[in-house]
Amino acid sequence: MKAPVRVAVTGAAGQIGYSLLFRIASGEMLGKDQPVILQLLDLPQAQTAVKGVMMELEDCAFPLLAGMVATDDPEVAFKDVQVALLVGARPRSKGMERKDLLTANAEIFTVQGAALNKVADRNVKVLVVGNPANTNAYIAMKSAPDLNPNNFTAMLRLDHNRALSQLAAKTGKAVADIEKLAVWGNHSPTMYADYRYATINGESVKDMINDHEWNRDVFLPTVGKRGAAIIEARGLSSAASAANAAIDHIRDWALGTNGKWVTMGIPSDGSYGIPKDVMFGFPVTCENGQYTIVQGLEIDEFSRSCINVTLNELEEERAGVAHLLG
Ligand code: NAX
Repeated sequence: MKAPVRVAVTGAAGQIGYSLLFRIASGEMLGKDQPVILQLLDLPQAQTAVKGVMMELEDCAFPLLAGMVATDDPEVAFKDVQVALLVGARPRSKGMERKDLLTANAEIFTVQGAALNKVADRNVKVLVVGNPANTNAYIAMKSAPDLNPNNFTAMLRLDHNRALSQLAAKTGKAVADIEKLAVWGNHSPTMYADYRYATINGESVKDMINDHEWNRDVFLPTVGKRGAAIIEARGLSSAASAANAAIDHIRDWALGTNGKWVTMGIPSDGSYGIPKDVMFGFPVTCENGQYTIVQGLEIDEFSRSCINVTLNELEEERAGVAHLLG
């Protein structure tokens, strides 16, 4: 039996937590031969609810669940963790300006980044799900100067998976056969889902669809506004699909993609003209626990204008929290 991996999940009492924890404990994220210890962080007022979730986890009698900890202290939750899923965040409340939301979350992710810096495993893989995910990940990364910045990532996988399913529906093909999709930028309606290089059984998806107006006027708005459509229909924001995307993201990062492209929000290394350190969605492949940006893609005029919109939004968010990062 392998040694257990310590996995931290913040916001453990929330909706995404409830869809996420059981799948991690059943081995869907790190493999069916990999025991895990769950280290659950939530606010003091949510501790009773976390205990309830832990009771249900116990009642599943998962063979791979080697232990659990519940706490409201980030330094306890992150102690020696090799994977940290930062899901908990401050939601936008009535009358709250975007600026206030950014500031409230900046405070949370400054503290959590510092705690990871102090107590996490030096190779910890961090995925930020809590919104605004890219900027929160950027803040955590900047608050953890002793950790490799490349260990901090933001979740764009839900946008990627949403785009895949729209393309499968449009082409009438199986979602599993679509390869080489890229989603650029911010996890927000400005993200740019780019199927110019996508293939289905080797055939070009762009040629199959051959409809720029559909791309611009239907596909991109549908993917971009999917979160709002789900709130409208369900009365609650996406949870199971978000948890699923988080599992996909960490599984692929840890276990590899066999050369297949996936989308991760990662600190830019300057590729494609994205300024260094901006936490940006890129197409990547993963191998041996490391991700590599897919290089050499041509960025045409339409793509560049879409990428600039999402980049500008991220730069504005970054400027909005710069004063908090010292
Ligand atoms: P919930 O409101 O159901 O749960 C959030 C949980 O986080 C609560 O239990 C709360 O007590 C806890 N929490 C708040 N502040 C905390 C802190 N400082 N430390 C630890 N725990 C804290 O929200 P849920 O639906 O689970 O969504 C969680 C986050 O994911 C939200 O920020 C949401 O906007 C974001 N999302 C991100 C997505 C993505 O693709 N990146 C998609 C889905 C989702 O909208």
